[in-house]
Amino acid sequence: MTLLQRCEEGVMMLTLNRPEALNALTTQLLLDLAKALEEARDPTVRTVVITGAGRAFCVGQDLGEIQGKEISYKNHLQHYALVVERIRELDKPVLTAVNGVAAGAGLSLALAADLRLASSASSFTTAFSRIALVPDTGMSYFLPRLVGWSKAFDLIAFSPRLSADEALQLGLVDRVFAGETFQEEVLTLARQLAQGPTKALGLLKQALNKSATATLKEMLECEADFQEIAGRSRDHAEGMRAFLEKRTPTFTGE
Ligand code: LHQ
Repeated sequence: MTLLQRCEEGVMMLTLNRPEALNALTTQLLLDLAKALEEARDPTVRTVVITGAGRAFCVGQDLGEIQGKEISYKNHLQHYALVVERIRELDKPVLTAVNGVAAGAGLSLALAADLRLASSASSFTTAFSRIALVPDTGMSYFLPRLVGWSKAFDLIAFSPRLSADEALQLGLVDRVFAGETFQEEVLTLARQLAQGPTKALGLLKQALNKSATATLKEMLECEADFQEIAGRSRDHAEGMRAFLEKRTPTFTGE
């Protein structure tokens, strides 16, 4: 099985499972990932975590799979695009738990998520220019938005290998945890999100997606529309009650 999938307490954990190949992406793995992200639409799932088995997070395309084959890269990238689109369109948080090295489209996958949690054992490299390719799988979209235009050029053109702390400083990842406690810390955060106001979090995600290309006026309208929806949710009513009763709210995601 190229992908391990389990769901507990509202957290769907997806583990890229080709540790012997540093979780390099094959067509099968991409199809499995796209299918799992489709299944994550089930309302019992309230947060998704993508991580890697073994010492790597993901080193991008399995270069052995395509070497010497007459494949169209353009067509092949449709499998990658589907995964990125499903991550962005899923109306609940998707975290990447970067346990080890992330390279090429493996890094792109991490960038497409809502939050990047990194182990102190992780490292990051764009990799594409080293094999004379351009960034793909959304890297040219997400990277400049996260680190700025010229830093994105720098990271892509020179492809340095960054440590977790360097990645944190650049804003490439959001939190770094010590390797020994990494899994536990990831689960704690994922559970916290899974117990959150899922409907509002999904709308927040849609708003951020839209903000990438919208004007202020469009965003003000979008916020008003989304607030109308969030304002009618059960979780909002519960949140208001809990605030006034000075207790912690119990959100159901509805
Ligand atoms: C690998 C790979 C790998 C196969 C390490 N494949 N074996 C999509 C479709 C169409 C066109 C192309 O673009 C794409 C998207 C992409 O993702 S293209 C970019 C693909 N990825 C890369 O170019 C990364 C290549 N790998 C590396 O730069 C290094 O291996 C990193 C920095 C990831 C890790 O370095 P180390 O920790 O020093 O490990 P290593 O280099 O010793 O690798 C361990 C083994 O894994 C080694 O095999 P071996 O038989 O010697 O143990 C590598 O050949 C193999 N490996 N990445 N993507």
